[in-house]
Amino acid sequence: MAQWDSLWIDGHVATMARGTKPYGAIRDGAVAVHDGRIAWVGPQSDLPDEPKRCAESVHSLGGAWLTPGLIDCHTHIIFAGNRSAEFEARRTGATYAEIARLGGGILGTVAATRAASEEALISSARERLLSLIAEGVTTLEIKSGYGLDLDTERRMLRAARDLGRQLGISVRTTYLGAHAVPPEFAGRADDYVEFICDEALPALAAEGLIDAVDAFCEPIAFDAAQVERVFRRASELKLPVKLHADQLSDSGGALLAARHSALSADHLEYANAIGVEALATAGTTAVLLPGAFYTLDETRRPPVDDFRRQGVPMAIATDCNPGTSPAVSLLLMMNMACQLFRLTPAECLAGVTECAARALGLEGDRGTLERGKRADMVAWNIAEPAELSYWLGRNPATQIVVNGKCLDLHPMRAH
Ligand code: DI6
Ligand code: FE
Repeated sequence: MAQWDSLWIDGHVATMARGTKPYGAIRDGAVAVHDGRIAWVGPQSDLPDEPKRCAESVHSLGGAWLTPGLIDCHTHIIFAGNRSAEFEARRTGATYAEIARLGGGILGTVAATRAASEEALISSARERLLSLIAEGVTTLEIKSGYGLDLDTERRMLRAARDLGRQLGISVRTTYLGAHAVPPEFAGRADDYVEFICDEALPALAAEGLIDAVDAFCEPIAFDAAQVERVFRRASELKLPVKLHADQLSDSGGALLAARHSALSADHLEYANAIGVEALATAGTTAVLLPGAFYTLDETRRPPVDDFRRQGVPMAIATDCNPGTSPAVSLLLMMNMACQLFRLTPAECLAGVTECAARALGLEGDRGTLERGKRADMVAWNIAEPAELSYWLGRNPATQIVVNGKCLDLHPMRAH
């Protein structure tokens, strides 16, 4: 009997394992999978036997590159309606803040999402998610935060879990009750925070719907003291935290996230030097979101040089949301991170694999092609890994493997 279930040969492997080689590259490499896990990785010439005697099924890559499955570690992909009218208004002079004051913005999406059924939420998100999966995303994080009341937040989180099951990929759910103050609590932000801590968060956690807790820390959203209350409650419930930090202003968000040993601090355009140092000490991952930077016409870049100097891992995500980042392409975000934030293509691929796994607390399980890790992989028709960040609007994915099995996208599309 063959030793392994399946074996990929005749190509190159970007393991993304940390080490001396860019991309952890193994040219003319091979990867063996057994029971959904990676069983062996190395140069093809080091295989213990003839390929067809090593595994039940042998896949020839035909010169393609194999990478870890991509991880989109920050999305708000479940929402109803869209905000193209606001996009149009912004191009004729309105600002994001003015639109929000007129009841549009996040609260516009909250009203639409509250009115939507679970089925409607699933079917609109499903189409967006299929675009991500087609580009090799095999794990993604989905936030709530467009319901704010208990019922709608629950509906969003259940829809997120359901989508993962339907599409056969891994979904991590994040409760983002502290995204905006809902209309029924207008002018009473502290009371809303109390509702989050005493009612919504414990109830949804007890239902097993929450993998992590997030908050939006900005003068237009919640202040540090309010976020602290939410984080303290999360930690009582043994849930890890993440933070939308220093996106539009230096609000001390990076420091706050680090103080709570957050898995990630996200955006960080305005993060200060003390905050960056604290992230490094805490081992918190910086999640960079070039889609939001681009959509909001931002000019201040996140302190990428400081992250490098301090050794803060940098992940990249779509931030897929209807207001500030209507993005359904993680490959495009990689290109934008190169162009707008000056990351290297190798940093970008690490940003959607190894570092993105860290941002979700999954680094022990996935994000690199190393023995024992989950066999989530993508084969790409490219000559060099830098091409994944180079093309604009080209999807070179030829095969997507989840848990050791090839994903067939066609039946899902016909659904
Ligand atoms: N930061 C953002 O950029 C989005 N949420 C957040 O916390 C905005 C979401 C929206 O405008 O709907
Ligand atoms: Fe976000």
